[in-house]
Amino acid sequence: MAYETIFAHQQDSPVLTIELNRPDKLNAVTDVMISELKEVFKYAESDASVRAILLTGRGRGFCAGQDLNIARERPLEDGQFSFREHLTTTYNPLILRMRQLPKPIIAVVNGVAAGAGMSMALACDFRIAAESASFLQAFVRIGLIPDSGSTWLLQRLVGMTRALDLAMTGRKITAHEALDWGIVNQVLPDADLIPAAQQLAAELAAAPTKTLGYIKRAFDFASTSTLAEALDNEADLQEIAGRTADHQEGIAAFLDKRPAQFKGE
Ligand code: LHQ
Repeated sequence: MAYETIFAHQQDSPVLTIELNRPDKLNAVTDVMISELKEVFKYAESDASVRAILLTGRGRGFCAGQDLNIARERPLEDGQFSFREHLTTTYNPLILRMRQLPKPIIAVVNGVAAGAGMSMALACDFRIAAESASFLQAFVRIGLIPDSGSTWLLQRLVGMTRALDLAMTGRKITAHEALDWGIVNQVLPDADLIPAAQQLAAELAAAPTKTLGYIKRAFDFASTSTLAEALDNEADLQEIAGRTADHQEGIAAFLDKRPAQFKGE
């Protein structure tokens, strides 16, 4: 898979690795990068060989958010640049695609995750961070509000008190603070990050993939529903999960007292 701003590889494995590849700019996001991410996530969704996805950054950063050179290239005075149009055509569909992708996405946060770079990490299902990683809602530092899903995603992860603290101060927190606050699942010594991420991805890729997709869907649905609606949605999705080959395999393996061999079907 040849791209300009990302590097994507799978190599006969069920794990697709996506690396943001603008290391000199801490992987700051350009329109091309967003298009390429949308394309690679579309591939990840449609290709049955992909059963887990790793998202990381090359170099010392994870992602520094929007490439701010765009602000110089597109002065507001000329009336050509619309923040609304930019967001609704770039980040918003990307974040929705990530949340709606019925397979697990792991953010492997190797360094700083700022602005929309932090939003992208929040849109993943797991976040594992290197000890040297850090997180900041950088938006306010340049007079903007959190976007690309941060108002929704961050609040759900840490609650309103902490979300407003990060959003209004724009302060940088360490990987360990992010762990204390429940923003990340795990913090690892830098050298252990990639092997640990690959191990987690391999475990998830051996899980009943379709069911992981239904789990993701059920939790996102429940986060904005009533209990009654969540119960009803669980019943609908269980109806589907209960008819997968992997459910049959899970039952057979339990009764045979052997490890299950899920195929993602
Ligand atoms: C960068 C960037 C960057 C370009 C580092 N752009 N070059 C949506 C809709 C529309 C418009 C606006 O935005 C959005 C969503 C957003 O994401 S808004 C938030 C945008 N991001 C930021 O405001 C973060 C800006 N970056 C920083 O504050 C710092 O770079 C952080 C705290 C991330 C890292 O600091 P350091 O570790 O000290 O690194 P550095 O600042 O020295 O950066 C290294 C290089 O990367 C440097 O380039 P240079 O050529 O001088 O070596 C930076 O200019 C470049 N870089 N972020 N967002």
